[in-house]
Amino acid sequence: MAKIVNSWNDFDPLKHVIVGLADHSCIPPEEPATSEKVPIDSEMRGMWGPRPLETVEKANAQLDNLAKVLGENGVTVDRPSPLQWNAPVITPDFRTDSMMTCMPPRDTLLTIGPEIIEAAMSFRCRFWEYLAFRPLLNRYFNEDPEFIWTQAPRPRLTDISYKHNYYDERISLEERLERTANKDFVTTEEEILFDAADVLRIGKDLFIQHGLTTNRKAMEWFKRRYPDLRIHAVNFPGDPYPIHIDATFVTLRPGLIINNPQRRLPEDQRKIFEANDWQIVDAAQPAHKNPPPLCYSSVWLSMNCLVLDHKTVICEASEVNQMEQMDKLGMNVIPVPFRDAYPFGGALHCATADVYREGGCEDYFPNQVEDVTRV
Ligand code: DAV
Repeated sequence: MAKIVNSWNDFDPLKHVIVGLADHSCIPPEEPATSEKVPIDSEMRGMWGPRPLETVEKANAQLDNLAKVLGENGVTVDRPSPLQWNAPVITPDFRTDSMMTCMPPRDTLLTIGPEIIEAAMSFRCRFWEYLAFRPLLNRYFNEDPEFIWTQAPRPRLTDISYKHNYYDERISLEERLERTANKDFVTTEEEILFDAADVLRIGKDLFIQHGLTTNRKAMEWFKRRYPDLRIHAVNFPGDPYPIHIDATFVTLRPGLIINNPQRRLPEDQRKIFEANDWQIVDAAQPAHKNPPPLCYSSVWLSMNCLVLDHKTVICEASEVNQMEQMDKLGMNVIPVPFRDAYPFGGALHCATADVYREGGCEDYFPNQVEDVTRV
């Protein structure tokens, strides 16, 4: 039997990864976790149902090409088994009329060392998304005697898990930013809720973004579940829609982080990085003024890169500013076209879930100063 699953961070040499698929992807109907979040002038307002086939095919072509490039760089690639996402989700607690996609495995699956956790996601439309990865996880379980397969406590997602009328189109951008600064998000603390993509793994330390998709109760769960790891709660007040940490705060190698300049980590949360000689630099400006059509994410997908090892990174091929910055920071860049895949769930980091990276659980933050982020 072989060792298949091992990954403690986003920068050690990548050997095995899951790359998502766009097949059957849908735009889900509004629900308490998302309603009114789509900007009032967006073409996605009020629209839901299967995404146009032509866009699915284009996205899959770019996902397949990413898989090919990874293969050429010595990385084993697995693919999920998409469901027919155009079907309702019905539980004793709620009903919603469609699911979404399995293009971004990073949202659903969190790898911590020999373990993969199926996340406790807050969107009702994503309730069954982990099923697309079950054939892979089952195979890892059969073949790797050390693989630990975990499902976080399943949320019920009843109405009390959300603040109602949180998304109100009359609320101005300033008010949204004020809410983010006050850590006032759409989810309540009724139950444990998190997306895997809100968790930044740096060896013994997990930095978890408190935002629209992850609550404080999730951090408490991580703290109890992983007593040997240190859990940090971070938040980025400049982001009006804080969803996922991977277009905000991205590690390139030990000691180096790029941070979205519109969403800087507040001073009082930086101590732990400063005390351990980690450098946080502003990420380059995105090359595009707008995201592509029917895309949920912001232009900051520009910094959502996939690090292959301490010297090599895959960037989106049109993100010229980000690629130039990577070069200046001493990284070799592999450009891969990926904008056709963005609308389905994000960029290169979103579309990939770690299975195996060489290396173990290092302590990158031995100087544990008095730290406001520590949960
Ligand atoms: O900036 O829209 C996208 C993150 C996707 N995982 C943003 C965040």
